[in-house]
Amino acid sequence: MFSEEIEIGSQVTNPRANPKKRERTKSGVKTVKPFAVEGVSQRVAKYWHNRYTLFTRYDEGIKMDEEGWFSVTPEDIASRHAERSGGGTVIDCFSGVGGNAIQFAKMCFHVVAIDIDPKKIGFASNNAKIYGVEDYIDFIIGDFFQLAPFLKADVVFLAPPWGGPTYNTFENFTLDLLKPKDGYSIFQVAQRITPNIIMFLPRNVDLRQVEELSWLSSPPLNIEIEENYIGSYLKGITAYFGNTASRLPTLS
Ligand code: MGP
Ligand code: SAH
Repeated sequence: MFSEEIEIGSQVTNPRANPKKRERTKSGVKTVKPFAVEGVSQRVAKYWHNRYTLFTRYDEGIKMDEEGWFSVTPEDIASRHAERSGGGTVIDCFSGVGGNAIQFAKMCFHVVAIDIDPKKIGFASNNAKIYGVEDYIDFIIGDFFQLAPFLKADVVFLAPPWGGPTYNTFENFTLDLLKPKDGYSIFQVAQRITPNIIMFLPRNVDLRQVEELSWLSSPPLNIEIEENYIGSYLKGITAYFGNTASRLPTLS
């Protein structure tokens, strides 16, 4: 979790309705940037500019905190994850503000959304209501690793913290950089629930290590790796395992 959490609600002020809002400075009058009007820090301003890519219904009252802004899965990619999940019961083990959980709920029978941060679950619940899917999601505040032994599901979805927006400063993002535990440990805990695992990872992730995950199981799990683009921008990599994947691993 990050300490500088700022609660933001689009209904506070609609910058498009008030584009010329100004504030006074010592030197006179300056134009306030719209994202400042919404309380979004400079650190996440670039995500605010892409807000409709993150949530197409953003203007209807979507709420996020700082970590939510830079972690939420863009709606088109989350929708793709849901299409590929095949339905049934899906556990979103690190649900954040609900970007994935909402799309799973739109296509699947039942979603369990877990986050260790109570504020995230509050925002996810608010956001699910906006999309009309709150009745299909069980929201749980808790530590995935403690809850895992008690969970059953058809598919497990993993989008853990990548260590903040500086993840892309690594040329090769190795799985030990994932939080709150390394990628191998996260995967092994998930595998005890089901081999049908979908994992959303940084675009600079070490693909050889991702393939290695499928060999943690005997016989090795099917695996498929997908690049996720928004327009021409590569946003992340999705690894599909077990029944959600379409081929055997090729690691030699
Ligand atoms: P980004 O690279 O920080 O943004 O995150 P962008 O706009 O591609 O920046 P650019 O300037 O490098 O082009 C891209 C996407 O990765 C985000 O929209 C999130 O979906 C996802 N993402 C980023 N972070 C830091 C995390 C994270 O910590 N956890 C998860 N699960 N997803 C993240
Ligand atoms: N896919 C989400 C974003 C996930 S960000 C979306 O689209 O909105 C990763 C989340 O993992 C953060 O919200 C963080 O609070 C949560 N998290 C970190 N450690 C956790 C743990 N041990 N158990 C459950 N959630 C955890």
